[in-house]
Formats: sequence, structure tokens, C-alpha cells
Amino acid sequence: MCVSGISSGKRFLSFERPVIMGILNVTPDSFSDGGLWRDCSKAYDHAARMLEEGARIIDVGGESTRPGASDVSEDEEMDRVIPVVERIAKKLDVMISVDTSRPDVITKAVENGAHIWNDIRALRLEGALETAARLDIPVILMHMQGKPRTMQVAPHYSDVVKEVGDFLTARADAAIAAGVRRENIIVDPGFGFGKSARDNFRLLDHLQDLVGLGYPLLSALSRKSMLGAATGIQKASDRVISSVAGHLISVMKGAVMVRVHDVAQTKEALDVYNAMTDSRRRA
Ligand code: YH5
Repeated sequence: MCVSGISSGKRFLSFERPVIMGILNVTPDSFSDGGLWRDCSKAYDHAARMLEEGARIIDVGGESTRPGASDVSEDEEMDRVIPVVERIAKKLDVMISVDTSRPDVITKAVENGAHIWNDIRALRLEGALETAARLDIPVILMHMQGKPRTMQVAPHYSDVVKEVGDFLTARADAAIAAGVRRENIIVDPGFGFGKSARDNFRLLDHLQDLVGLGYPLLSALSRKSMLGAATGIQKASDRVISSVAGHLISVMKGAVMVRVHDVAQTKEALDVYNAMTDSRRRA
């Protein structure tokens, strides 16, 4: 199946070239960038910078999903996310996704200008399927084994690629049954969510099988510990080159979106990929 892009409101995003989604953490305890962007104007400035560097989507997230992180109340998540979404939507020409599992948070975010629902729980919270159908916006369905707090305790699979593929198909089927349009579904293997380093690299190696499910695929391994396992680099913010490598591999296996901290460096690598694929089209 060939999906040309996604639409939300008046916006269209083409998948003819790989799309960079820039990560905007609005958590006070985000461990990868120290939660530097909690303050609304700092967050806005970072979004503007990622847009300049080549991001086509800004992913705003107010829930820390780091293993062992404390739960964030819905009010707290709203307070973190909504002002930032509103400001970006008013001022920047960019699509906005919101990294949330809560139907009321995405509803409010969409009222304030958000375009895409990025749900690490793949619409499994109560009311989520119905809300996705009602909002009629693109939704990212991610695989996770277990729950954020405990998912890295003892991840286990007999065939990780098959299990992740079956899960994503089942969630896409559930979404469609609830009234979500097929064109609005994006899938994501969920690197690092209840997976050992070996599981993660097996998924990366077989990413084309998941692309074969027939939905656009997002790869999100930016700065994650699987890269530390491969390189020995302990500090997450030092995993820039390994992140770029992992995302480039993903795109070469058919991913159409990459979720990254380091937009400029990712753009530089994808420019090379794009020059190569463009050479197939033009003389
Ligand atoms: C994802 O995979 N992940 S939040 C651990 C790290 C670095 C980064 C240092 N939201 C995903 O970004 N949404 C998050 O190690 C996501 N897919 C989608 N769709 C975790 C994160 C991170 C975790």
C-alpha cells in the first residue's frame, strides 16, 4: 500500500520525503534534555528553532514516560501542554502532535490548534478510541509491553517482530472498528518501551516487515538506551550520531517519519538520502 501523506484540518503533510518530528518535552523531569523547555516561552523558542532546522512536526509531551517516573495528573499535564500548543499554533507554520494518552488532553489540544495524536498507549485508555474517531485527526499507535513504570523490569518475547506487528494490527483494527479512518493511522514499534537492547535491534533489522503492515511507520529511537548499549555512550545527550544512524537505517527500511531531539543533524543525513531518491525521479 502506498500512502502519500496525512491531512489534519487544513494541513497536508506529504510522505514523499521522510518527515522529521522534533521532540518538545514540557516535563520538569525530562532526563534527556533536563526539562529545559518547561517554561512556555523557552519551549516556543525551541519549537521555532526545530522548525528552522527542518522539523515538519513538533511533538509536545507533558507526561514523563521514563521508567519509574511519577504519574502526572491530568490537570498538571494540561497546564504543561496546552499553553505551549496554543502559542506554537498561533505563531508557527508547522504541524503539532501531542504525546498524550488522555482523551481530554488531546481534545483540548486540538481545540487549541494541535493536529496529530501521538499515543504511546495506542488508544487503550477509556474513551480514547471514540475520541480519536470524533476528532478525525491522524493518530500514532505505538507498541509497548507492560506499563511505563515497570516495562523495563523483564521484557520478554518469543518473536518480538511478530508480536509487535500483531499488536499494531490489532490496535489499528480496533481503531477502524471504532470509526477511525484508515488514512489517519500511523504505527510505531515503540523502541525502548518494554524491550531489551536485542529486542530493539531485532525490530530495527526487520522494520520493513512492520512497514509491510500497510500503515505509515514512525521510528523513534532518538538518544535511547539501545544506542548506549550499541556504542557504550552513557550520556543520552551524547548519542546524537548514533541517533542519526538509527533513523537513517529506519528510513532506508521504509519509515516515513522520525521523532528526534537533534533536528539539524537528522536533516543533514536525510538530505543525502533525499538527493539519492530524487536522482531516481529527475534526470
Ligand atoms: C516513541 O518511541 N517515546 S517519550 C528514553 C530515552 C530518550 C528518549 C535516554 N514518546 C516515543 O523520547 N512517542 C516517547 O533515553 C514517543 N514513539 C512515540 N510515538 C520517551 C523518549 C525517550 C526515552
